[in-house]
Amino acid sequence: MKSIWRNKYRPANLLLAAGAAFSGAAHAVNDLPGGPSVRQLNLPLGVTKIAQEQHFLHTVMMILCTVIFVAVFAVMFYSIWKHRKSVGHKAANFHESVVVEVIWTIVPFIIVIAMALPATKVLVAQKDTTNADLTIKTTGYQWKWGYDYLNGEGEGLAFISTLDSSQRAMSDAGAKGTMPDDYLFKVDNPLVVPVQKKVRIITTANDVIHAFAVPQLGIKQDAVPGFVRDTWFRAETVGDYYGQCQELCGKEHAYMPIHVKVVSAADYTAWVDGKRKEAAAKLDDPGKVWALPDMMTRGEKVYAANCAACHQANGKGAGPIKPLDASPKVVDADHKVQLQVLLNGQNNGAMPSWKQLSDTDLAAVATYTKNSWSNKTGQLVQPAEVLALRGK
Ligand code: HEC
Ligand SMILES: [Cu+2]
Repeated sequence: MKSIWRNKYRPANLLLAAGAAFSGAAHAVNDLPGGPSVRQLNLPLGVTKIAQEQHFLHTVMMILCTVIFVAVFAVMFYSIWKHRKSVGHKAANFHESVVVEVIWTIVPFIIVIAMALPATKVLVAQKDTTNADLTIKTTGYQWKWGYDYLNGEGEGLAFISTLDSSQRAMSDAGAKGTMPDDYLFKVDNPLVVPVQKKVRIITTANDVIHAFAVPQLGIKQDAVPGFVRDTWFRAETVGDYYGQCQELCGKEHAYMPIHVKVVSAADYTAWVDGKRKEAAAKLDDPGKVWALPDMMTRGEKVYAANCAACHQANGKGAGPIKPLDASPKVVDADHKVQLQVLLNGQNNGAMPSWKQLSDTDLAAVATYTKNSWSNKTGQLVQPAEVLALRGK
């Protein structure tokens, strides 16, 4: 045992192991079009004019800074070396050189102006959210995004976008083996927008501060509870672009990706039509009376998408997250006991409120938890019971 331990940590073996990890032989990863590339260091070039201008500014400033850095340090080291004491140099002794002072004031001033002018131009353009073709509100939730189409084609559409649950499970399992290229970027409902149209994004949040950022579109805007902020983009090319929440917002911060799907005008119209039909079909009548097996099927999906991240697929919870398996509140014959928790949250939001889910979804997930794992209550919760409790 001991010798294996030593062997494993011998420097040469460590190097070998590191080499294997970086060689990519075991884990083939590919660039994700519209997302990060393998070993990408620089900013992406971007698919909006603003993003490209940001990229240009970044490059120019980097070059400028490098030139100044090299020049200043070259003069400094040259002076130190050339005028060293050992070759007999004597320090010059002078006070106040007007010429030098004027130069070291004017030159940096010109440099700063030369940098500020183009940067301000882009900054102002970035903030100009007027005359948008489409306005979409994005709401940050712990830990998902809500999209509401407020204005323009698609007005009225609203949906929640959550990380694909199978990818979440891969992460829990330690991300072993070959991962999909869109690992931790795949969502159930991407944000779909038309190409070549000015899209205004309004950001806000429901719980804590999040940030909506998509590098390829050159946008990044904080989403602050109780406030609205906005930004905009006009994508020049059709494609899939990815981003992530960029404000640390809690333990699942890394699991609330953004997927923006830019499509042609015709495809966008078709998508809006389809989404409208889907929404109409989903708009369940809260008065509908459901049968237990249908409720269970639906509840299982609602649970996987919204609850399993905290309470685990096996309902056992973890640490401060109470188990639902054998929870007295879940199995209580009075359905209100659990529904109140789902509608209002519990323990100051440690268990969040789920009132944004539909009556049917809430009834389904309540039914599911009441009849899963060791909970075999046979109880069936109907949407009308949820509706009756709302606002109470
Ligand atoms: C962000 C993590 C999180 C998510 C997501 C979450 N819960 Fe909870 N839940 C908690 C925590 C934490 C508690 C314990 C609160 C407390 O300390 O009283 C809790 C408690 C509960 C309770 C009360 C249990 C008891 O015995 O007191 C129920 C019921 C419940 N959750 C159901 C759900 C359902 C159904 C979903 C999905 C719609 C869900 N939770 C999603 C964190 C979460
Ligand atoms: Cu966040």
